[in-house]
Amino acid sequence: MSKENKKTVVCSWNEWDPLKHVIVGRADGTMVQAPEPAIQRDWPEYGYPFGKYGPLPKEMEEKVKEQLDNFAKLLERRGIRVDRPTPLDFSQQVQTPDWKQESMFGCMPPRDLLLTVGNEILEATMSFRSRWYEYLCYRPLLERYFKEDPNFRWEAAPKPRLTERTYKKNFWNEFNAKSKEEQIKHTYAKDWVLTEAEPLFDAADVARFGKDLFVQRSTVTNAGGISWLRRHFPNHRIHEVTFKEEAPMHIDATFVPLRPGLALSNKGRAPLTPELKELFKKNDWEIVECATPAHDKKHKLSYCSIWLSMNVLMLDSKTVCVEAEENAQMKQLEKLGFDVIPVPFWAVSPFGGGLHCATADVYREGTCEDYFPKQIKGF
Ligand code: DAV
Repeated sequence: MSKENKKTVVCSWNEWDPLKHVIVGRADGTMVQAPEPAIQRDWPEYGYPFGKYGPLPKEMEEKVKEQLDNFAKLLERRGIRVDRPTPLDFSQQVQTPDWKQESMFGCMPPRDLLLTVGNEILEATMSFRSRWYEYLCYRPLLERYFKEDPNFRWEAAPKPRLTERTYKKNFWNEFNAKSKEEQIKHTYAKDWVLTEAEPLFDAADVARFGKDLFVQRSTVTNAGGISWLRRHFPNHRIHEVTFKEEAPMHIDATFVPLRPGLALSNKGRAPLTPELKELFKKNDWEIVECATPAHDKKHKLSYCSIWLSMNVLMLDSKTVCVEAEENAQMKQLEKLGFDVIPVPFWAVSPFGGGLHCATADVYREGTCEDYFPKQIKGF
């Protein structure tokens, strides 16, 4: 821990105010998960055909630990307090009274699970059985913040049952056999693996713009999840959004705020829906399409896409951390007036994402602002 910011304050309203305290994930023991109704891994070319599960290769893990530690040190050198989660043995079988699952996943991407809104940190429901217990990795930190900050609101969304009722039968087998065009139809019908049996969401499907929260319907966030968030945050405006993508999961490689008045959108997942464009235009926000990613295919054993190129972490509204190989993305952001900090991070992608995924805000200075005073009916 750096000497600065000794006093614990939990508060963050958006993705760009000056960052003072952050959680950076850990790679230890991250797994290729055993199959489950929510997700199936199938990577025969890398030694993990369907049904095989186990820890990601040790040599990959070592490299990722180094990249994560270096990133944490970089943030600390800039006066940002960094905390790390406590990994569990993710290779263990887990169960509830309703089900058994052969393995867990990991705790590299805290952003997936922890949603910070003001002085609240909310543990998301998640929708994978392999991730049901992931919150335990963050409990040592949350317990500490609870003791140290008397204003910290510690919340957890209702733990889901994740029984057979939660998932559409045989979804992935049928989906994976379809053409890209057929798969896109699922997106416009908002029809993926989850049923509406219970509310489900991942925190990483939420993009925070002060009073306005943009929440993506996805393979891990259902209508009930968004409805739950709407009731839970009555002082916010929750906008449900979808993008042109076959199997969406998490908004932070698709639609990313950079500073008041400027957001980055994924040019491969275009066009944006008319209401999203209209809301931004009406409130004088510019949306720019991201640059072309450095990679043309996913990292080995990765479920994350090449669009991690735009999974950036803002340290303040002028300073942005970008993956070090993403030259075009860095250039574009420099042209837009940002100071760009290159961070080597591509090796981290199979462990659950990029620079934004790998972090969760504890404290950013600033207050809750209304950046979209002109609203659109029904959105
Ligand atoms: O587009 O590959 C990655 C984000 C994972 N937390 C994507 C989403």
